[in-house]
Amino acid sequence: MKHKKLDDFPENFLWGSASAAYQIEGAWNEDGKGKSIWDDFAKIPGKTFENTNGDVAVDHYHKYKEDVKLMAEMGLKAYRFSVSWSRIFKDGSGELNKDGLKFYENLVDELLKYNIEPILTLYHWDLPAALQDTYGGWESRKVINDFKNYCIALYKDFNGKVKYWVTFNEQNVFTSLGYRFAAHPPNVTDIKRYFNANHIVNLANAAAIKEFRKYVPNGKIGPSFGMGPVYPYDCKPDNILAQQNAEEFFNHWWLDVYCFGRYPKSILKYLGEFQIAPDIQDGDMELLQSVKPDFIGLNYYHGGTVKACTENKNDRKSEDGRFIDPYLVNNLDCEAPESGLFSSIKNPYLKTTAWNWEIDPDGLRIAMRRLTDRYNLPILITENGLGAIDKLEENDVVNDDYRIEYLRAHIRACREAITDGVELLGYCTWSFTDLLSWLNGYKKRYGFVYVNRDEYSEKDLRRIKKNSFYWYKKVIETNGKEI
Ligand code: BGP
Repeated sequence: MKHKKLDDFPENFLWGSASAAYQIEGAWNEDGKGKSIWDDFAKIPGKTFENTNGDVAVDHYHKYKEDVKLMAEMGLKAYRFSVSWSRIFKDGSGELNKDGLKFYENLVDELLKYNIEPILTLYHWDLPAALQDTYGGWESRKVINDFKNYCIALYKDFNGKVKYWVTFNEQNVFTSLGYRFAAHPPNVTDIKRYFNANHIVNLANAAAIKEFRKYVPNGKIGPSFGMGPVYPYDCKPDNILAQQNAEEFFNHWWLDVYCFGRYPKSILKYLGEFQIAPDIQDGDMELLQSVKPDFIGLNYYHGGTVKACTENKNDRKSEDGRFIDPYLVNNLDCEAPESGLFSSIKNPYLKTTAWNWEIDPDGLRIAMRRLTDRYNLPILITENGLGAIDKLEENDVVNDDYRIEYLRAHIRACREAITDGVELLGYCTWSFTDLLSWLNGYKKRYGFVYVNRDEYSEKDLRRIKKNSFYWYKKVIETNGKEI
């Protein structure tokens, strides 16, 4: 679509930035906080880059005032953060830990003081370890009730102060990496267990939204989905079919449940052939159908390209011989269900980051168009950004022009999507300050604010504004007119 003139960003557009508790807070055992599954997992040797963990992270727990002040200086309109469940309920349920809750109350008050809209994520991957240990976490239906009660505690406390809520962050990522590929906790490689745990998360998501309507009637809630739109390699019909399979397998498998309360028929039937379809019990589908999110949270980094299944693994490698991210399925053997659905291949038109992630701003527009066509809901971009190796130069300069270039192109894609007719509520970059990457330590940085620490030393944890800080400030000031 070529427009004669691009629409402006809406008046109250939420120019924001995002983070997650485990990646920034530190203070992992302070003020009555219980352990999370990440506190355990990151300490298994070899699981994370240079064995980094979030014990200290960037110490946001103690430095939140300084961080929020920097947000205010930048003019940020919204800040997305997550609550760590085991700060609120040490063991996941039972007695509420007032001291843990106090931290988030202070954070929200600090944000509101500067007119920064808080966007609260209920679950960004750090399940209380006690729930994993006592009943197997997301593999037990008991977790639905515990999650619901945890959410209600927050709904009650923040009703009237927090308008935007995110239920689950990237359910597709934490379930597959946690239960299928053992790259996240709980360190499992079992595809049947993966689909079952994922189904239980769906039920918990629906239960949380149901309660939300009672406690926060004027709020807005939705999941944040990690969406990669899938492209067909070319117009060969079996490649088109492969694209359809992959789009359903990677995206509709979650989004249709959130928005329509049903699984895509073909994929559900296909998983049945492998005896790995989720265990759906009486009443489950009714619960899923009884709720609908108010918006779709979109985390966008890149999409993927597929063709009909190929045995030639070299098709699936980039020039440097590495397999194509995003989908670890490239390495799977022919027993995997994907092997009958599609093969992920490299896209010859796209450049990649140092971590081999494709850079594709058009993909963001395409994702938003597809979401709008299929689900007709407002969209809130809850994550988008460039992970790069930043260099701290003399006189505290970080020249991250590559990040500016990346964000500029993606913001332009947002404006084009708005002009296409997409209802876009806001755009949150990942991330505001540098933070701990789950698997890549501090080597892979995303922030507008450099944090002076690395994998080997906490140094002084000094906050240093990068070039992109000043650039985004201007973007916000001009409401996206000057990018
Ligand atoms: C998303 C997660 C974020 C963040 C981001 C960047 O999937 O929701 O928490 O980690 O990816 O990831 P990485 O640090 O692996 O580059």
